[in-house]
Amino acid sequence: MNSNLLSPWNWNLYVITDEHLYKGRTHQEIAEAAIRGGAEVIQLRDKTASGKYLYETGQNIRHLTHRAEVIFIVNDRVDVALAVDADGAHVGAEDIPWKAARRLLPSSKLLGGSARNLAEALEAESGGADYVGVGPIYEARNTKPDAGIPKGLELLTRVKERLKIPIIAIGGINEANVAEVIAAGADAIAVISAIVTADDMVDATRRLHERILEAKAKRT
Ligand code: TZP
Ligand code: MG
Repeated sequence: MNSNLLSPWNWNLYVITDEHLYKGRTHQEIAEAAIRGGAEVIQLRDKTASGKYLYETGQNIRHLTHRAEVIFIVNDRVDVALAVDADGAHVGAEDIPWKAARRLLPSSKLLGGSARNLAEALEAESGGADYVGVGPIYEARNTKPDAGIPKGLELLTRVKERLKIPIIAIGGINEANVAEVIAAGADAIAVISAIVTADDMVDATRRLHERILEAKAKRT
């Protein structure tokens, strides 16, 4: 493992898999492409799959991410994250509470939180989250039907001012708007459709990663 990447402060691009968005693209194919394109983190996210399917897919992605020395996170399911020896689990305010997830995960594993407002972000941090995903920044209802109205960059800036842990912006982020999201204070960017629906997923990952690095260089 590239031990640098165990710190979310060193992440730039966090790619979340989705098998329902683009017919025929599997979690594994998306993960493979995102790894080749330079993403530092892969999250397995599937709201409808069985535990068995998640476990088997998670094992496959664990092998790929181990080989590539990339971080692997499982969404919602702390049990699956532990069973496949992922690097961590990611839970939101409607999942098991952050404190409970933190108790289940050894300290060597990462806990990610999702927040739709400042109160949830503060709760995730005090519950032991190592990073918090904040959004939706822009429109994201195609990928997350219950995402709610976009929060814009204001939420990002407000959360960044108050939290000590790294902030990952999510929701409708793409090559065209990523620079302003980084400029507003995001430490890393999480995306689904910008990669999963791209004609060439590897190239889309490379380009988005490059834009993030360029925007970070301008900030410092
Ligand atoms: N949480 C907030 S918005 C969102 C999630 C999982 C969906 C992000 O998908 P996209 O396609 O990058 O907008
Ligand atoms: Mg969740």
